[in-house]
Amino acid sequence: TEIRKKLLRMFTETEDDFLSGQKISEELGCSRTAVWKHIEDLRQEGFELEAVRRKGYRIKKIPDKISHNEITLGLKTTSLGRQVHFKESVTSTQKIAHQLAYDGVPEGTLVVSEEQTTGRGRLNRSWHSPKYTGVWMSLILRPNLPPAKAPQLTLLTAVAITQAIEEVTGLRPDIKWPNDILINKKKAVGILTEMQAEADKINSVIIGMGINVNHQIDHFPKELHSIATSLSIELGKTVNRAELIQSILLHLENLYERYLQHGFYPIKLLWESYAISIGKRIIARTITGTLEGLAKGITEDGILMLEDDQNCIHYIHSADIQIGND
Ligand code: BTX
Repeated sequence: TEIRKKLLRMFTETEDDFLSGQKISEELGCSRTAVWKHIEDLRQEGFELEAVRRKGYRIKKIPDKISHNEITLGLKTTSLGRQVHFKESVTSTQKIAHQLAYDGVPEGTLVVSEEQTTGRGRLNRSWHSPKYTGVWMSLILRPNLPPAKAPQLTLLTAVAITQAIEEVTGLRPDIKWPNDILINKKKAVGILTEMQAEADKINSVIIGMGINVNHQIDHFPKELHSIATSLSIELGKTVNRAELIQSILLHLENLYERYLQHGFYPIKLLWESYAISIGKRIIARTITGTLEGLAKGITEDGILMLEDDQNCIHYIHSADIQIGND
């Protein structure tokens, strides 16, 4: 698989150009026959390749899949997504990522699947994850931070996914605090941040991302019809999932580096520029009760500030938000 990764990197770097068999065999340190064998393997896996005498090989079409190959070909990050654990079907990518994190895999390891049979949301709610339609993935980070900072990574991830959706589709998503991304007021993305930590130190953060990409309305169960949407429904055409994943990883890597260097403030500014719930009347349902009032903004730590009708400010760490006259 190391050879495969190198080969896909070479194709990534030559972009639309041909890669000669000679060059491949030199860089991979294997015979021309072995090169041909690797190219045949890619064909078997659904890649369309063109071979031209004296010029070499060129990839014409990448299959609409999201296994290692498709994610690696074209990936521009240095650490995020450089290790990919792909399985056709899983219970939940979160569950697998937790085990891998516990086993000590490096930061940036990504778990992806075509289908989740028991995808999870917050508070043990379920996340509907049908086959071949969405992006269901969990990313392992190992920031050197106290556990109280982990929620900031949810907001950071929401910004990265929003930027990636804008870049790949041209759609204009909104973020609803803390973890929903909406398009035309319907939920297209959910984010679930979990961690393994000691009292004062994070061991790993596992960021689960669920993105409805190529769903048509009948892919959703009835109860989600009025609240959920997909990129394809909003755009009117299908979206390349591997490209979306690569874009998310690159935006995440940039924001994460900035965050580790400069703290949450620059991320907060970006987050606010995408947030729809701020400055509006909201209803916040928390585990301890329901609050109603004006969403004033978020604190330096990413906590939501709600001003009730007695002008009293409440700090909300976790809740479901309903926007006033929705
Ligand atoms: P949440 O608790 O904010 O949202 C869950 C709620 O959203 C559900 O109760 C349901 O009403 C609604 N819902 C369920 N499925 C969908 C869907 N496909 N589209 C829109 N709305 C839906 C959000 O939790 C966090 C979701 C994280 C999902 C990722 S997928 C990869 C990773 N693995 C895993 O098991 N979870 C994460």
